[in-house]
Amino acid sequence: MSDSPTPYGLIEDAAIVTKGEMIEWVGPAAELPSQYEDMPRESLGGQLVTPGLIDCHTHIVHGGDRAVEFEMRLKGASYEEVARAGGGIVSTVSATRDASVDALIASALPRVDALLAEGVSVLEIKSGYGLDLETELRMLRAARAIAQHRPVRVVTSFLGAHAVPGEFKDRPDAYIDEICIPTLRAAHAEGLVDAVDGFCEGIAFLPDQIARVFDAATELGLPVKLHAEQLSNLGGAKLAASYGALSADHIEYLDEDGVIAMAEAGTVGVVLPGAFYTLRETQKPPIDALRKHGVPMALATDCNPGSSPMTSLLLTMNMACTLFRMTPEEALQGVTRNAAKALGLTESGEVASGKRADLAVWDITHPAELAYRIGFNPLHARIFGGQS
Ligand code: DI6
Ligand code: FE
Repeated sequence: MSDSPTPYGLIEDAAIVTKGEMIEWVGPAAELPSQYEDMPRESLGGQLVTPGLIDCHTHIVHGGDRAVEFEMRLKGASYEEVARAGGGIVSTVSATRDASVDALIASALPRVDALLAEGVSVLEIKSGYGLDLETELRMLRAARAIAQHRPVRVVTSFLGAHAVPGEFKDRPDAYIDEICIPTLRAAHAEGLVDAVDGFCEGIAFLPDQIARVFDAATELGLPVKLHAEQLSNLGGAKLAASYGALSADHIEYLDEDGVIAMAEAGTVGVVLPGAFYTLRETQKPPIDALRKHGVPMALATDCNPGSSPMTSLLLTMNMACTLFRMTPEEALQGVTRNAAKALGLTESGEVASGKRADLAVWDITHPAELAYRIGFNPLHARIFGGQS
């Protein structure tokens, strides 16, 4: 894919010149500049090449699982009822507090491997299951360590404002001021934070509480993003846009006012069909309005033990098309160029000169096949930083 106006920006019989971790030149092989002619060459067998995929919203580091809660929901309990009964996010918090950094890494790696097997080269990982200083830092250290264990770039988001922990029940303001914000400062001082996230929802935090966290982020020079309008409309996306947020995520209940605010701020709309599917939501994100106002759309797995126990970005693409009527081309942009934008990455998400040589090589003939198949992985090869 490139910026060319052809569908998907495909180039027939292309050549890609890499230098170290970067792409130096891309174009039709017949137009390869003479200075590259004697370079060692590797044939990709005429296969279709896309940028390495980017999963821009995950909670992939966590303790335990929530299979029992899945059973409860099948017996009729709603996600919010489970959360209010002490299950949900708070139950993953207990399991995460009990896990060492090594245990967190070990349990995350098989999930990470499932993503990499489908050509993922960049992975965002959030904290938010610690909700105390020590465990939030431990989650972020585990997230950073993933990139030492596997050839993948990890981008971290501090999600201290994810849920109110039991010890602060009915005192969300105290949690924000006494734990969340001081923990953000400590995590930032340790270089563990690339962006600051929050969950703006009746079962989590209200806009004025999120705003205090965002003020602290802004003071530290960190970009923000927000879980907004997932289960109701509290105006979270508009709030996030007022801070120039990188992205507003979920956004099922987003209204046109919020869409316009996002368009003006350049905030990416991240849709998460895995959570929509798992929770059997019926309210769909306003894809037409996002299109109409030119808001870039990204997609992600939202890989987490409760609302989206999903480790397939290809399945996410399929769901975005089937459930939300996105086009396969939008889905591909959603896990490449627009996902990079949602993470504030300027060197990822495109096959172009000056970008990172993170590539996915596919055994397919048409790019729509990536979103079309269900549960089939056509990855032929994965190249990370120029290395296969
Ligand atoms: N929304 C989500 O989809 C995840 N977090 C959030 O704020 C769910 C997290 C969980 O249920 O464990
Ligand atoms: Fe999430």
